[in-house]
Amino acid sequence: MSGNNLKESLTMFKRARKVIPGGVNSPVRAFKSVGMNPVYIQRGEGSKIFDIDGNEYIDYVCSWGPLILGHADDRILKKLAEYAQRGTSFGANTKIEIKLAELITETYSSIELVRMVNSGTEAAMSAVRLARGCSGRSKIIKFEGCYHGHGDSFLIKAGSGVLTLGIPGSPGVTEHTAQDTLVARFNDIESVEKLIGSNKSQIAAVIIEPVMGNAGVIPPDSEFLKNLRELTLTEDIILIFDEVITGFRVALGGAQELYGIDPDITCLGKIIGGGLPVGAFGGKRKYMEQLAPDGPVYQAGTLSGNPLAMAAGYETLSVLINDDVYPALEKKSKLLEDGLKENMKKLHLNYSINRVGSMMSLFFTGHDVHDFDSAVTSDTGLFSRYFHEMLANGVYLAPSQFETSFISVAHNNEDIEKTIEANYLSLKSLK
Ligand code: KE4
Repeated sequence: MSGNNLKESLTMFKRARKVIPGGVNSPVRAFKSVGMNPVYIQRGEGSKIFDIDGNEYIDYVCSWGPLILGHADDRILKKLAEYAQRGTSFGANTKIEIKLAELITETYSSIELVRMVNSGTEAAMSAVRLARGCSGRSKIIKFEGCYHGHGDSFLIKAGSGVLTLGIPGSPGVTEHTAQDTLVARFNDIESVEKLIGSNKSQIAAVIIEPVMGNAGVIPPDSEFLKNLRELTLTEDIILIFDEVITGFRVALGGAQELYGIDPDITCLGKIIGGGLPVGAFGGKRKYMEQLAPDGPVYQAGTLSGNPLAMAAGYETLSVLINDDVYPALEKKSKLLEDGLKENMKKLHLNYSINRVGSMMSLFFTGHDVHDFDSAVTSDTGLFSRYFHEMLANGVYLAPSQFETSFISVAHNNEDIEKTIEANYLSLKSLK
């Protein structure tokens, strides 16, 4: 049990369970896999969050990725206040949605047209429907441990909460739907070739997190993404990069910039909404123009392009572009990684750390983590104890071994040093 006083949070959780399934609006927030009741957050400020019992934490969840500038960034709040004055939603076109779309298409050369939606799930679902509509094919290939939101087609061997809670798939996903989703192994191009070989001309798309973030962080092997792009081009299969996490995270131009890949369709989310509900999918004009109203593939949304989300997203991306935040983010993230590795050396521990830019995971396994099978060798019981210790030491991590820690622009050197110290004390207490 975490050493913190969490009395108010417990009261709230009991109350929540009376009216919300599991007391949460998203399963990973339930803290189930770390065997404790969830914390309720009062407010956030920069790199910190404060719970309703008055505990302060250095936050590495960052709302699961969106808050690359940190909590309650003045520039975002100011922009939101300015837009909120005019009204919150019109269900009609606004200028700000064009401005955000222009920023995205200027930054991602693979994205010629982009459609806004309200979540990463919607982005991925819509991208797959578009690929199926354009190709006339039904099957898709995903990768074990990758998570593309809770759309039916994706809840097969998925990561994030599905993996964390050990849900074998999900009741409610029909046999027919499941049989259209083929599952390959990340970093194993032969597994993709095999599926394509046995499903000739039936595969509409391959969808992948180019850097896995939902089994913990798993980077692609050097040639994997290049080989995947070549294979999908040869087989005339649409390649969908799910960059909901990696977009504007691992580089301004996301993983496709970092690894030099030109996907056909890209899913975005999280950071592009600056903490407000958002998703987007975009790509080659020949596909995107098949979307209604110009094309036959239907997709829609009441709050798609919501002006508040567009304003927060536009402001966030403008800061990322104008302040060129990535070199400093890389430096800070490396400082943290090196500090954790130094601690493990001192404590004669050999757990694995994977990091790509400002997304990082500490796996409680002695194996190198390069795919799903190696990720799940992690000792989730040990992670759970570590989670409690870190929380008691004032560091708020994702309540799952199979999630990602995010460093933000707001994390300063003092935060990093404190986190390294908390990590040392926590690891030591596990010995
Ligand atoms: P949302 O529908 O949750 O906005 O996005 C789904 C999604 C799609 N693609 C990737 C690569 C994602 O990581 C996600 C969502 N990420 C999880 C955390 N790893 C969301 C947290 C939650 O489910 O509460």
